[in-house]
Order: sequence, then C-alpha cells, then structure tokens
Amino acid sequence: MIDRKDVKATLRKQVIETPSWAFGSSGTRFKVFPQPGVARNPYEKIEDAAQVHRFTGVTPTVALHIPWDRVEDYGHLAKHAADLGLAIGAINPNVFQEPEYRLGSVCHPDRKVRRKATDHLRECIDIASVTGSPAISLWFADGTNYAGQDDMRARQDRLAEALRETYEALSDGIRLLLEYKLFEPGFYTMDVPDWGTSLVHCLALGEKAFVLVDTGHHAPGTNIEFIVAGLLRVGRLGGFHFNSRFYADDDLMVGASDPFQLFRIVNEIVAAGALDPGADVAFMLDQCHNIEPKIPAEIRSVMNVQEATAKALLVDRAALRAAQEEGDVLGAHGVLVDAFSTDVRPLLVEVREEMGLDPDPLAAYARSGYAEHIVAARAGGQAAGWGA
Ligand code: PSV
Ligand code: MN
Repeated sequence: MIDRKDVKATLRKQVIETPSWAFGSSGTRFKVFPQPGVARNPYEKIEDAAQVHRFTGVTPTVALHIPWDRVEDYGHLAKHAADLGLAIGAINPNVFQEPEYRLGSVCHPDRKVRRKATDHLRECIDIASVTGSPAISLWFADGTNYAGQDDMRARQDRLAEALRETYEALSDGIRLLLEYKLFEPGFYTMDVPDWGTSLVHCLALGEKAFVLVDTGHHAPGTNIEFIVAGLLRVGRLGGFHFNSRFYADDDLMVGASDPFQLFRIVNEIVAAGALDPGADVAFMLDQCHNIEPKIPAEIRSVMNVQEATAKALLVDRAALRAAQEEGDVLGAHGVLVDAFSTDVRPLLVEVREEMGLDPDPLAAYARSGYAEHIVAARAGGQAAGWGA
C-alpha cells in the first residue's frame, strides 16, 4: 500500500535547481526576441530565480554560468542569493564562446588554448568554493566537423589530461559533473558525445566525478531511462539538465514534449531510491525561454517535474515486482501506466498547502505583480543574454 503521507513528505523535500541563464534573453540563431523586464545582470537573474522558489518552494538553488554571470565579488553574489532565501548551485564554466575555441577548448590541438580553458575550469572551482557551490558542471563544445580534421584519440588524451588537472584541483565537498552531447556544435564528432565516453572519463578520475544527463542531448528515440538506470547502478549518475525536445537540443520546458518519458526517467530514480537529496542526484533545469515569459516558464517546468515525481512515487512497487516475477508483461506495464495516468494535481495542491504555499503557483505569480514590477524597474540597460 502506498502511503499518501510518505509521498507528500517526499515531494515537500524535493529540490530542483534553476539555471541563471533561463532568466536572461535567449533565442535561436535566427532571432532573439526581446522581452520587457528581463534580468540585466546576475543579481537580477538571482532575484528572478527567487520568485520561482517563492511560488514553488522547491527551487532553493540557482546554477551559475561563468562568464555569463561574472561579477567582481562572488561572495557578495552568494550573500545576495542567501538574502533572498537561495543558495548557489552548480558552477558551469563556459569554454565555448571565445575566438580561441574555434577548434575546441580542452581538446584543442594547441597547448596554449588548452591551458586557457583548463585555467578557466580551475577558476570555476575557486568560484564554487567562494559561493558554497557543491559542483562544477562541465560541458565541452569540443568536436570536429570533418573526417580527418583532427586525431580523435589524441583529443581524448587531451581531454583526459585537462580533466585530471581539474579533478585534482577540486576543493573538498565539490563534485565534478561531466555532461555529454551527441552533436552540436560539432557535426562530425563531439569529444564527449555520449554517456559511455563521459563514464569512461569519470571512472578514470575517481569517486567525485559523475555523469550529467541533459535530456535534450540524445538521438531521437534514445531510451534515456535505460541510461539513467545503468548509471545509477554503478553509482555515477550526477544529475540532470532537464528540458524537452522535439528534434534536437531544443531546450524547451521539461515535460512539454513527452511527459511519459519524463515519468519513465523519474521512475528509475524513485525505483533506485535516489530521489532523496542525500543521494546526490541533482535535478537541474537547463532551458531557454525564447518566446514565452521566463519566470512562469520556469515555474511550469518545476510543476511538470513535480507531477512526474508524484506519479513515479505512486507506482505500486510490490505489484510491479510481482507482475515482473510472474512474467506478466501487460500487468507490469499496466502498473506503470496506472501511475502515469493518475491525476496528481490534487495531491500537489495538498503538498503546497502543507508548505504554506498558494496551491496554484502560476496564478499566484501572476497576481503577485512581480512581472509588472520588473518591466517598470528594469526599463533602462541591456538585458542579460545567453551569450552575454
Ligand atoms: C549545451 O547545449 C548545454 O546543455 C550545456 O549545459 C551548456 O552549458 C548549456 O547548454 C547552456 O545553455
Ligand atoms: Mn545542459
């Protein structure tokens, strides 16, 4: 029997991290449509992230991307976050937007470029220490476009060398997460294209290195929950960058394109007992809100993750196990479908009420006047950009 009280207690403790860059301007390579009131600097992005936490109660951390969130005094930025009831989450180094990185960063054939990139990774460890962040989250745009362009094995060696130096520089309590991506910007090869490559490097590094699964970084049709189950099994799932996609790395709101896939992924987490914050599987959002307003889009995304989680918690594990052991294919599948088909919104209303929150976070945000406030207050200046 599933105890509703336990389900609600677990949902109250859930932690989902928002990305600072979701609150800045973003678009496609065709057009960035400006939105009034968008945050102009890291301080304002954190203020917006605090609104998401205010109405959902489950997003107490915000990830930073450096240099997009470069400031003079990171201790001061962390204090600003703390004053708003937030902590700094993962620090994401950016080694993909400077002219030197045309042929890659840590895999670049030129040692000087690799040095610059690795120095930036080390700088991000320092920022993590000062801000109290628990992780540096590495994603490399490194790759090639044409067969023969560079030596694939040599690039792996260069990657391993930079990761080793970075890993050895990690201060206590900071984890290294290594994200993979099938393609883009490299169209022939990416240097970390898949979970296997990431895992090989993490295993070589040591027990503080973990694979990060960005749900948008796979070929269409990939069984992501299988990857998740496998990484959990060997204790190397560091966490997620949640988003959803129809075609490529669309960075749309998580749960928007395929809520059943999101449920199946979270179901593996719950089945492995890895939902507990102590399990250190970080639930992070990595999304860009190009045409929709950003703060409500983040709230909607959080609600989608909560709904998937609630459904996964409602899976009748005993019935599932029994059906699996009997070889009852339809029965076992039916247990999952039953949980997925449950309307968990009333349960989440109770959860929010028990947390002292408005039962409808989107309506509460709309009523709060914050959207109008930022449009008026942020009239001058330049919106922070995905690339700024
Ligand atoms: C790359 O596509 C990625 O998923 C990495 O996590 C980057 O840091 C992030 O997107 C930027 O939006
Ligand atoms: Mn990502």
